[in-house]
Amino acid sequence: MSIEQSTRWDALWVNVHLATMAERGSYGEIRDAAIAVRAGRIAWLGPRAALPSGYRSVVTHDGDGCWLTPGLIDCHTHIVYAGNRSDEFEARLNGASYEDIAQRGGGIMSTVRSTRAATEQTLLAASLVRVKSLLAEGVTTLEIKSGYGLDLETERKMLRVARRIGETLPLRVRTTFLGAHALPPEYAGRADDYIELICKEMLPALAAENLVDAVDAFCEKIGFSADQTERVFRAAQSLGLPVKLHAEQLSDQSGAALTARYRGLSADHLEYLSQAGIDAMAAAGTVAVLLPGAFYFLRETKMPPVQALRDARVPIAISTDCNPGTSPMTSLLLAMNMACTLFRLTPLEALEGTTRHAAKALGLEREMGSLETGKAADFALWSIDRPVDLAYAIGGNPCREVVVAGVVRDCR
Ligand code: DI6
Ligand code: FE
Repeated sequence: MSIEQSTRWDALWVNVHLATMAERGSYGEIRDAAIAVRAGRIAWLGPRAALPSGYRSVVTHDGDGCWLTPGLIDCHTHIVYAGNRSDEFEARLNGASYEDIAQRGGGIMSTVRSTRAATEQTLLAASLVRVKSLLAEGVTTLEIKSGYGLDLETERKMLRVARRIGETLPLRVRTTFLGAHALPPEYAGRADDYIELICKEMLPALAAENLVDAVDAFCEKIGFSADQTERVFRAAQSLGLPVKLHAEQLSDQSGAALTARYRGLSADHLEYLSQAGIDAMAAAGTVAVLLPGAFYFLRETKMPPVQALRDARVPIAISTDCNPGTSPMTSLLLAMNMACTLFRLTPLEALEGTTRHAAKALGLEREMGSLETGKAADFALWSIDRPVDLAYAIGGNPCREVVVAGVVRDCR
């Protein structure tokens, strides 16, 4: 490409400070910077004083001294569901136990019932309200799991809604099939038969409809065993789909090591992760996704092994885990703050956790997660004094502008 061509841009932002996040362990700060976009990608960035002479841009935006970061990525959510479980929250605070609630048909099955009963349109409308809260805070890519259907028809409905969210809003959506989230009542006492249904019917059908970007499971005493999880992973592998796992949330099932054996994208939660699990993840390049919202809401006390993950150079991502039972949370900035206060991440690690490492958790690290030429022009502008402020504040929203594929999205 000639210099002449390469300096014709669709849009240019000046009067911004960049946190490029291009190298691990640094904000990659460039003060008084400029960033240019062409055909939806970053075409140039650097100090404003270094702008090439003779550049031309269709539009030039004045960033008004804002900080500009990569668009945030929420890499683990169950944001598509119907109903909510505030009644259980209240019942528990009035003394009811989990067992009482389960006996009354509550818990995850209550969300399954509501989600099965909802029309696709109702489910979409309810989910969009939550998604919009994330968007307002600079989220440009969102992972959405199924798992409140537990039958083919409802899992399909959830994944179709997830795809429609990405078509309705200026947002990139990655879908994850989580059929192995809980045992549906129709299969009580027959977990292996349900796993068979997932592997032989549900997953192949949904994958053929292009509704599945990755496959997840809940590997836990109250979920599915490591053997059952591995059957799901094999089915995913045979369809060429990447895997990830809800692992070591409530007990150590060696789920992270299993995920690493299948070159999984991420292992998520990880409060009970062992050193063997950490070593396996490090060797496989599997990302550790920490979910402080669920830790907080469940009043969990067992900390994920953050220092050991750091020592092993396992990339750490942070996500909301937005779901009605254990993390009714629609603020990724709050998740970053909680990652610092509860898990002792540094503010830099928290921002890496919602940008470059979250991109890797979705297998999208070559496309997004940092500001580098050639990557998608997804970014957020913030009215803050320094990047640390994103993890520092509790409440409030300093997001001023969001850009997806080079196009400004109105986020207010
Ligand atoms: N782990 C969780 O924390 C959520 N799912 C999972 O596998 C809980 C989902 C719910 O209670 O609705
Ligand atoms: Fe989850």
